[in-house]
Amino acid sequence: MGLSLQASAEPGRSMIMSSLLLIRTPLNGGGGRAVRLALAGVVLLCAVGPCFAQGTMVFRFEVAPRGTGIPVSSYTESGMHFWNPRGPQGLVLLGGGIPALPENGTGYLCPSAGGTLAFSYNTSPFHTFFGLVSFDLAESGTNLPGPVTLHVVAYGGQGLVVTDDVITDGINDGTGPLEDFETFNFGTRFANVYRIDIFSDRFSIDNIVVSGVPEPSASALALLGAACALWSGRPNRRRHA
Ligand SMILES: [Ca+2]
Ligand SMILES: [Ca+2]
Repeated sequence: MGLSLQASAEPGRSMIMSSLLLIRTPLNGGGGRAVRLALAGVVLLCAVGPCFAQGTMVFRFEVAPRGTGIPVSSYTESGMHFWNPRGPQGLVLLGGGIPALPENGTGYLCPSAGGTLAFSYNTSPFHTFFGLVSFDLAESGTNLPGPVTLHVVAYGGQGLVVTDDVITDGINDGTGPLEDFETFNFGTRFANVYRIDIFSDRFSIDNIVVSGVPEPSASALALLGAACALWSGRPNRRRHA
């Protein structure tokens, strides 16, 4: 079993936990419990539903120290889950600075075998939609010369599947002076999807930019605050013997 890394907190999950805590608070009369249940329901809906969606985010994979690689079975950064659908081959988080591997001065991600990568904010039945804006690609190593073709598959609502093929330039001299990574941009066809799969031979990827980043909406946070205020201000009806 490989290692699974999680790089940051996941706002959606924390809000789900908050809603569960609201539901589980002790009874203080039917009215109070009804209010808390309603608030919990709204917060839960906002945690998993479409009331997030603004801004862009860049996934940079800055985990492994320079000159090292960390094999993982999956990886989570800012709520986005990355995994290799082919299973046990997993992924490698590379720190850069390795002579035979591509170099951009930072850490990056490489499917360790099979050349397959998938990423998504969450799994069924709750889909969080985002837009794929761009990513940086390089071939996997200087011992694998020549361009690499990547088949990019995006899954949207109502069974929509969007595909595109991108081809790298074949330039990869490791820590030599040439630019190994190049940026590929994606258009509006990839603007509202919930999962991306990339199929290829070996490749390295960095600086994945997505739009429609899930964030706790202002309304959900306001409701959460109101729920906390209700709970802290509840009447004390403890019975004394
Ligand atoms: Ca990076
Ligand atoms: Ca180079």
